Amino acid sequence: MSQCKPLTLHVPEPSGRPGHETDFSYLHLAEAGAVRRPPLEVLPSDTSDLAYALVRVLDDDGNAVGPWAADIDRELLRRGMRAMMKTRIFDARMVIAQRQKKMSFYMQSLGEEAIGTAHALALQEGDMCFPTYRQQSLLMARDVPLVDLICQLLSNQRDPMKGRQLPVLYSVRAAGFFSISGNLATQFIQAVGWGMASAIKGDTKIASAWIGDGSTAESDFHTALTFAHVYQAPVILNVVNNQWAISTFQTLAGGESTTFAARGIGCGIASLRVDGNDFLAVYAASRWAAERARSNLGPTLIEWITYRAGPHSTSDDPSKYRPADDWSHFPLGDPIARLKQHLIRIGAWSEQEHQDTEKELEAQVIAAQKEAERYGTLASGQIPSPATMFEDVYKDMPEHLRQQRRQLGV
Ligand SMILES: Cc1ncc(C[n+]2csc(CCOP(=O)(O)OP(=O)(O)O)c2C)c(N)n1
Repeated sequence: MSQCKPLTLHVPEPSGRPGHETDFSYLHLAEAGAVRRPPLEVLPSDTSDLAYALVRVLDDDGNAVGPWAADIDRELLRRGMRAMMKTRIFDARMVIAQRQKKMSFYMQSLGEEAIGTAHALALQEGDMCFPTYRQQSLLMARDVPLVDLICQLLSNQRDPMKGRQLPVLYSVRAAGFFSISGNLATQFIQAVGWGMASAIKGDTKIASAWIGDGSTAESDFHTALTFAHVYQAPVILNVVNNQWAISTFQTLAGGESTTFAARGIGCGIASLRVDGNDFLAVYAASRWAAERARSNLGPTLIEWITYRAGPHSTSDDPSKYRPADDWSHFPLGDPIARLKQHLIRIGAWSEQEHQDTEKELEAQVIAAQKEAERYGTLASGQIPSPATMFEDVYKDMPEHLRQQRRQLGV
């Protein structure tokens, strides 16, 4: 025994750090079109290979290839393009507004726009998404009024959340967008419960659960998988692997030498690993999972491979922990540039139309921002009345809250 070397712990480290380029070979990419598309009725255990592969449709030249390349309506692709562009323009404007101290905080989704956009377009009206704070693209694809969103960000007098929630923590029930909570992963298990309720009622609606790679380390992730499997809940379990959880590389959440999609296989859930920057792949995989759920074939877990191109939030400086130009080396590229290339190739878009759309959407966001600011910004101090902060804690306000409200003199 004395011959044994002392034990050591393994602490995963990213290959790239500031001033040192990332080696992205750990992603184990597949060629576009190379991964099979199984029938909807596939057994979960028969998707094991897919949990380690990478479903891709768009090749480097913008062609749609392979078994996942569906015949997608051009108008739908163009809608997706606009929704992605709107998401990016909106994000950029809101980051500036935060810098101007009009709002206290913001989180952008730069580089991840295809995932929520294509997914939302693959779902049906009435399906419910349980998002994280980085799925604003779901809202953009569902054409939620920008003024409402900006009022929430400004916590002003027209904020639908009445100034009670941190900016970005939207709630838009009518658009199938469940209230965002700051507590990571809680929504993942709630989505499964919502799907179960739909099945118990004999409804036809399905749930879509969202989580980041870092948050899969939370226990709610595992609980969600167990419940989804046991009851064959009609739910899509989306894991957005953008490689980072604030300053923590995805290997520290358990992504080293395995995949997050592989977690599903162990729990008896059909699982896919998909190029999240490939609009067509996101749409096809989302449709596949949605059809499985709606046909009572059970849950599907999808790991979307993407890259968090921007800072974690306006409170974060990624240059402290990763190479500044990391995104430009990310092998799956930019989702907007990739769909643009495809659309131009099939004659459904042009450089001119791209520029015109950019201008039009920019004007739309600016107009919405101007209107929202009429109801107040953080800087102007027009906020909801403090009296409203005691409301909605309970359905009816109990005596002790009335008393506290009187004490405040409002
Ligand atoms: C329960 C809980 N723990 C920690 C935090 C602080 N926190 C907020 S975001 C975040 C990182 C989440 O990373 P990931 O799930 O990968 O999502 P991403 O931000 O990359 O989209 C952490 C640790 C929190 N909000 N809730």
